Amino acid sequence: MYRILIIHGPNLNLLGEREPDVYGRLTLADINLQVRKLAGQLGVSVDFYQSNHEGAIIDYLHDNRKSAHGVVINPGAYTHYSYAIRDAIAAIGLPTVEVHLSDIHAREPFRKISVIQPVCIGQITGKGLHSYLDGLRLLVNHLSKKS
Ligand code: CA2
Repeated sequence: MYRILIIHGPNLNLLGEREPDVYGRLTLADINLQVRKLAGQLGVSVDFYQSNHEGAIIDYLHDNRKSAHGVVINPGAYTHYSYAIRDAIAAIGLPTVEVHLSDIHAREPFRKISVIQPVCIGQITGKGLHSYLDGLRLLVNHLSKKS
């Protein structure tokens, strides 16, 4: 069975508390529940991780590189400038999908740039919870085609 890492970056632990017009009303626990439900339907296992720290996200990727088959990551604001997370994704060599709740291409200019996208098999933005669900579907589809 494929093991997928679902990684949430900085500030996403506070989802649902503020800015519902941008990020929706769901909490991170709500999102994880729906992702787990879809994972069950797709027949894959998911492990969730959230951190507000760049190095902790990198350590999590390194520590799981041999036991996981793919990654769905919302890198939060690290999306726009973390070459270290980008290098970690490239270094572990697992297929990775970048997801965002909001449409980063329709917001402030600094959010339009993703330094993570070039090392990912896809980027899904602006669909709220459905960015994560579509990201998981895309990844599982990619993995099934490889085997
Ligand atoms: O749209 C996304 O998913 C983002 O990755 C969210 C990040 C933002 O820096 C990226 O540009 C786009 C920020 C998440 C902030 O989360 C909040 C949680 C509660 C209240 C306010 C913001």
